[in-house]
Amino acid sequence: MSPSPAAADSVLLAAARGEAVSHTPVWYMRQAGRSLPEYLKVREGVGMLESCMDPDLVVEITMQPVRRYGVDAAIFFSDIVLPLKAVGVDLDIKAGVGPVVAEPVRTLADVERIPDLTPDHVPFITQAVQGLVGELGATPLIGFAGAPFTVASYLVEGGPSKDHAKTKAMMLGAPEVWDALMRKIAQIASAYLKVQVDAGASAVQLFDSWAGALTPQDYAEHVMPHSSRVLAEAGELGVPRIHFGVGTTNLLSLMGEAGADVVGVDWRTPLERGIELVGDRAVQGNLDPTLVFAPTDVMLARAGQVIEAGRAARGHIFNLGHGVIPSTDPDQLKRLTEFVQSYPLG
Ligand code: 1CP
Repeated sequence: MSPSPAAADSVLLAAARGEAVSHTPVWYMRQAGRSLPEYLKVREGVGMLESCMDPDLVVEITMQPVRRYGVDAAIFFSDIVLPLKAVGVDLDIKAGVGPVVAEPVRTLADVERIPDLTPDHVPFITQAVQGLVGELGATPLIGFAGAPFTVASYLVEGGPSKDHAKTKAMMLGAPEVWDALMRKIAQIASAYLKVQVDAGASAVQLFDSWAGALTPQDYAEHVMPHSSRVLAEAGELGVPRIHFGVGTTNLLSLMGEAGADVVGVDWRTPLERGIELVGDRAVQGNLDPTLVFAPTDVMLARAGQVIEAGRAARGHIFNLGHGVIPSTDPDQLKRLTEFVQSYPLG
């Protein structure tokens, strides 16, 4: 199998390729999840990892925001730590906390204990993607993986972290352990993306959510080569690659050079500035996720500014600057989606 032919002419893929579009494509990071009552209902009594490994539930949860909002892409319902769980790392996703790793990685032996990922580890992913592609028809499915730095942060810290201090200490103080860990995660991310594209995903997003914690020098020396490898291998699969991080104004040009077709811009960077920094690539973003709490007319006026700014880019995919906040009113996202899709580009 390969990327879904039905979605090849979608506005999402056209914008990612830098082609003219009838409207700016729109989807939202974390469009599935806690902001949707129908999600809370199907998740009742089912753990997060358990739901990610149940293909029927993954199909249902991924489809929920597509049905409700009519967005121009689905994002596969999973988590960046799921492939680690699949190869046998002892971890859980705790409600209200996030990923928690039982035995944090500190030594070369710890890294070497983590197996490489093969398709046999994730048959439920293949099954869920195949089921989704059938249901989605012409709507593209975005597959994703966590980038080496962001995934390393969970493995080394043992859970969510604000300053990533232990992770950076390993990066600068134990280069051989760091290098082995980054290579390991890059292999897992690459293999995981290949499984999703082979089953029919039309695009991939590499989430380096916490890369904004790095200086450009450390990013370029210790992180970028590993993310580049993942993006290069995804490029060989023939799908557009979106590369996203938070607080990355200083890294946007490097994140493009790492091998992205589309660079995600968070809301703190004016989109005009993001477009200058990424050069001849498409951009994704970047409405402040809290604007859904503003009066509708204020939210839509700001969305209009984002769309206008995006016209200067090689291609523009509308999104929030980071994930949907759980207390978001779905009706506001519905209005926002309709506004973006009917905004005249002519
Ligand atoms: O029980 C629950 O509902 C748990 C909440 C939750 C959900 C809905 C977590 C725990 N992960 C997810 C799904 C998820 N995670 C998706 C698919 C949903 C969608 O986009 O529609 C995706 C793409 C992710 C990716 C992810 N997980 C990232 C990168 C994206 C980002 O937001 O920057 C990161 C950093 C994670 C780790 C993670 N998983 C869950 C939480 C609460 C966190 C963040 C923890 C922290 O603050 O460090």
